[in-house]
Amino acid sequence: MRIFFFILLANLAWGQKNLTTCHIPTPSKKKIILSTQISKTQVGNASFAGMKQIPSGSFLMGSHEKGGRADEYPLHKVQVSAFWMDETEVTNAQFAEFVKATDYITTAEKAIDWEEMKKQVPAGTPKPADSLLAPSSLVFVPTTGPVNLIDYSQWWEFVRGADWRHPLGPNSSIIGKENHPVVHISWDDANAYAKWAGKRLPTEAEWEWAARGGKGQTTYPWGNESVNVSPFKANSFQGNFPYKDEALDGFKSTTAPVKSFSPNAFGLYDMAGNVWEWCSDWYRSDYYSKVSKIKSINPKGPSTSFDPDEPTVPKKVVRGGSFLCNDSYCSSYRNSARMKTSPDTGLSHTGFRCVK
Ligand SMILES: [Ca+2]
Repeated sequence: MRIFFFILLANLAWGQKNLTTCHIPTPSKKKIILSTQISKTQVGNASFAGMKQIPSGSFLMGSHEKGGRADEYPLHKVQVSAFWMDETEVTNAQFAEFVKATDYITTAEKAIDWEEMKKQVPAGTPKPADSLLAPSSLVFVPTTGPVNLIDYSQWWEFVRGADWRHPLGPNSSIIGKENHPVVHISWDDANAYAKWAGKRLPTEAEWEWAARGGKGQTTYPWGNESVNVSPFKANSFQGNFPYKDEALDGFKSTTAPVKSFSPNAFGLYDMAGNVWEWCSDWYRSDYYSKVSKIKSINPKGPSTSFDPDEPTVPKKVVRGGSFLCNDSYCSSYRNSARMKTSPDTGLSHTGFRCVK
């Protein structure tokens, strides 16, 4: 039994069966933290190359329309200072430079630490076989037909040997995909890269302000036109999730090279779709309600995490949706859509970009 199903069954044992969208948690992957701390001497010189200056401003953060998920409400006023943001998601080529310079080992390339993992599963859960704790990461595998969308184990597989160099497993590679966003990146990996590059991960407020591109209350980074109307504006999933991706946007259930679609008004590419992007904030489902009465200035999110779907697992915020988002299932290419993932978890649809 793969470790993924092991954890999924543990979740179900907790009674966490109310899983309705790709907002659902994915199993966390506690790893041994090895000697991959980035020393000060390895930190790269900060550069504004490939970045766009995002102006300061105030906006209403959250969903202004019906149909958002509960954690997108209420709307609340936020002010952010000007900052710089990568115009694209961090690519395989860029991440390779980081690894070459630092010998960094990503979370997916390390064995799972059972001592850490067992803190997140029911007491008394037996230790899985060592083979199941080997380096691995979560890979999307389409189903052969319609499935119950509550059960995400049907399209996510823990694949041994899957990592940023091998997005689909040991027999895959990133040759020819140098300009694609890097994937299988945990929050820890993204944070390490950002420090090396002299940058940081965006706050959730910065991310949403940047995605909106100064357009105010629109649904998507480009405005309000449906994501499914040609010409396509993002790499998402057309058809019947999770088994029939019609790929009308040209990319079938995989990443697209960065800059494959038009940028938003701030000059930022792929703020919707392609890969999920890590933010610096902890996730709390009730965070917006706690700050709705005040005007938040450069908010950095809550000090602690709480996800009612998995109360024992701290989560960081991810934003923007991915190539798997579809109106029938996820629709997280919306500006206000939020998701949460354990910081030690990488997936085949999760990457990041940096700010400074
Ligand atoms: Ca697509």
